[in-house]
Amino acid sequence: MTVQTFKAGVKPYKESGYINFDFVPDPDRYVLTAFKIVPAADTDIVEVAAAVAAESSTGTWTEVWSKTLTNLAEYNAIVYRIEGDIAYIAYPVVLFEEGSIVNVMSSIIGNVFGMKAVKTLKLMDIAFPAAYMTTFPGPNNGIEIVRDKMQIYQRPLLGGTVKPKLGLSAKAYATIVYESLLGGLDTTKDDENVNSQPFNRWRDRLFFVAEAVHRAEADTGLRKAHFFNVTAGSCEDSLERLHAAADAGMRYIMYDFLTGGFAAFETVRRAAEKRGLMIHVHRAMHAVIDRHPDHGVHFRVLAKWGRMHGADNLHTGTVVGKLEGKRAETIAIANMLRERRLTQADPANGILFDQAWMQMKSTFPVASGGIHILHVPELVAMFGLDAFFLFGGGTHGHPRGSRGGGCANKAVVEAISEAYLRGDDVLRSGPEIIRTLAQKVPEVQEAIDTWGQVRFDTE
Ligand code: RUB
Ligand code: CA
Repeated sequence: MTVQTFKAGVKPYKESGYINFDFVPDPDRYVLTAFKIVPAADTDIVEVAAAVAAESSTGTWTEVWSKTLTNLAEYNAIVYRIEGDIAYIAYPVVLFEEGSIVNVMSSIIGNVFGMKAVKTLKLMDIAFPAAYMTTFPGPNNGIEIVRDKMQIYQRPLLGGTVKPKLGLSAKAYATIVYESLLGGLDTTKDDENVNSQPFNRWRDRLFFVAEAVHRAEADTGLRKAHFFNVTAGSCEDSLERLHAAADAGMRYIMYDFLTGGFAAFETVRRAAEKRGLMIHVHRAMHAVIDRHPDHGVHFRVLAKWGRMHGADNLHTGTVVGKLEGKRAETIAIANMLRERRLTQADPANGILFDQAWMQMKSTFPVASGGIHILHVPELVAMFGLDAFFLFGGGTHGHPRGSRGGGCANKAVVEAISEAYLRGDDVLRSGPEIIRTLAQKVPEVQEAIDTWGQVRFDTE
């Protein structure tokens, strides 16, 4: 007797078991996603949503006999809702290896963005079950321990990227670090593309910068740090640089998590944990992935993954500076990075799901890119005090150089933070506070004279 269990052929994805609009996924057992879909001309959103669910979970383009060897219904991703151009897809959490965003990426965003049925596709949000979250390390330090290590409280931390970013010798570079730290910055930082170039090899940079940081600490009596970028062409090189930085008494390293990749980032995080280092995470390349409104992966998703894999600090944008970023969405992402227990869905600001954090340590949102002292009231009003503000040009472009810029930045950040703590609406009182401060601190007046008219268009 022949038992008929398999009918060969090709059928529409929507008839293949990947759609169930009556299904209510249990957030403790399913990874929830929201995809913005623009279907190709010859198809429709229901079929494309089913295709995305199928191809990113168990399916392929044709029926296969071998599916009878398992109970696929247990493993299928399910399209459970479509609202306008957003398809909600739930994935059984067992589809993903524990503690691996690499595996999540290969599965959920691995193939489907290239399907012919898709005109454009954007992963707008994602939420993970609480138990799965506990398989990720999160930041080694987080906001509280970074503050304790740096001994800085009740104000945003203050840093600056060394500029010009390329072309300086290691010794000249370290002079800028020393001047900035002595002026008032808490930290300086390598730019995303500073690795180990012929004019500034990493060993030389470490030698001179470590000396500059130690000297700045001795001369000011304050904790200081440099974000030493250990991003490299191989994990071995990154680890060598990381250990050398730790041996030289550095407190902070930096990593470009998107160009380096999540697996390399996790390797670096593990070593940093062993060596007690804090990690500043730069998001270089993010706009390639997240900027197009209809295609790619939204930055709120990349930011969540960055915290899960261990960013103590993560660039999240400034809204007011030189680079693109929407106000309400950027604030919502900064809040998501800082919440210890739960991020609640806030659809108006793009957060589509609740996310339990299981007390994973929090990440400092970093505002960087075209900011100067006159932006500080707006930055504090948007992000509060648990943030990092990085002024590159806004430090070294000061008429008195990096020392003058560091001084002006610190004076303004302290004054605006005090007003914020008093309960001021700093957006309104800030400009007057800065003008009054300028009468006592000439560096502040000089900064106003230099950048007072500089604005970048915002929405
Ligand atoms: C800042 C800078 C940073 C970018 C990153 O320099 O070069 O790498 O801000 O952008 P400056 P983002 O202060 O001179 O503008 O933080 O948006 O990822
Ligand atoms: Ca840069």
